[in-house]
Amino acid sequence: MLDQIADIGADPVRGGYSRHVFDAAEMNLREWFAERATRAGLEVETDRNGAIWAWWGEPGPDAVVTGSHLDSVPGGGAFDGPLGVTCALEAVESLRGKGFTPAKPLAVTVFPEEEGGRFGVACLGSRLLTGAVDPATALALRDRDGISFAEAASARGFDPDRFGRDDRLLSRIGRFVELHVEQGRGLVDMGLPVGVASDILAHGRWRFSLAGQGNHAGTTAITDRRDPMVPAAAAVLAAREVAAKHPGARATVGRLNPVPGGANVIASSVEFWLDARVPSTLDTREIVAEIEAAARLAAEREGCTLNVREESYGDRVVFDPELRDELAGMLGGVPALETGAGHDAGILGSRVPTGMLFVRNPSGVSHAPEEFAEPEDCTAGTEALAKVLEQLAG
Ligand code: HGY
Ligand code: MN
Ligand code: MN
Repeated sequence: MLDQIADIGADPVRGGYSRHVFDAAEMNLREWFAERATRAGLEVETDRNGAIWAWWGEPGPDAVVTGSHLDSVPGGGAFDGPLGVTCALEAVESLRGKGFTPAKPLAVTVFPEEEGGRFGVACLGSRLLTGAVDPATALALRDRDGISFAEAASARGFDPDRFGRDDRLLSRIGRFVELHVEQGRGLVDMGLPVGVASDILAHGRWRFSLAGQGNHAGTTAITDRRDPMVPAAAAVLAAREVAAKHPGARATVGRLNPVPGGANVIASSVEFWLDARVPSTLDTREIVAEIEAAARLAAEREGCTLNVREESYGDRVVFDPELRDELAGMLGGVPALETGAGHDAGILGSRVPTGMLFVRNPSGVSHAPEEFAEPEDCTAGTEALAKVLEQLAG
């Protein structure tokens, strides 16, 4: 199945895949999924927030739900998201093939904009579904071209007025289990193909906007400059230094946009995003405040202004311990791993018991083309998921 979608959204410039909510590639993937799920005998519908649900059995309460996402980060790998979706479809096909009939409704779901690759806020679909983000805030988010989430959704035939918390749908989910490629080397070090998730680090994203004075790179004396790139650089270094001081903390600037962006132009403004994640012993906002203080000091020295806005924040997620142990037990006592990556299962965990299965990634790399899972480990993941679905829905 991954081979079938290998050409969709391949990014010739960045490498890897760029599949973003409501773009041509993502719409193509939605079609592919609907076709594959229908072929597997599932009833496909799209919910108010643009997530796809493929039902085995009448939609109803206490459903066992599995799935993941099909969007990617810019230039992302082939497995982050699609592995969970394809393993889910494969698991359903194999259960059907061996004559299993679920006693509870079972669904395979695809959540939109899990990465926040287009509109900046991760897990936007599951945040909308659970009410973790206010629909007005979500609909006003803009992509790099200034297109709002509302405009992008309308252009694809979704009704922005219907976006928002969906208690009826939530009340149907009994348990949610997401399979995902591991985004580190935990399973490699343990020599195991599959594990379960224990918890997710607290995670937030902050938008830093610096303004100075655009000017000529050749004629403006160094002493006359108000160059917002200088405090931006200070913030990048502060992010590294502050995170390094606090064991387990991570702080990253991976997206930075100088305006106007000319090689011979001092930028008039710079906008960048700080992604910060910390273990339970630390306070994410305190760490961000330290980085912000360094940026502010550098901005003042350069005669620039700084505005900081929190775009998203989520506390540490501890997956339902009962379900975690149940999943580990079904798979012969596999270990539980902590992760620094966010997932829709983490967002849904605030409303329903959720759990995750991880599949070994020999490269340990993720959010980059080198992300990988061996075919036999993908098969092991599918078999593990099929076993879980059979027991939970049987
Ligand atoms: O972890 C992330 O940045 C995303 O939610 N996968
Ligand atoms: Mn993912
Ligand atoms: Mn990801």
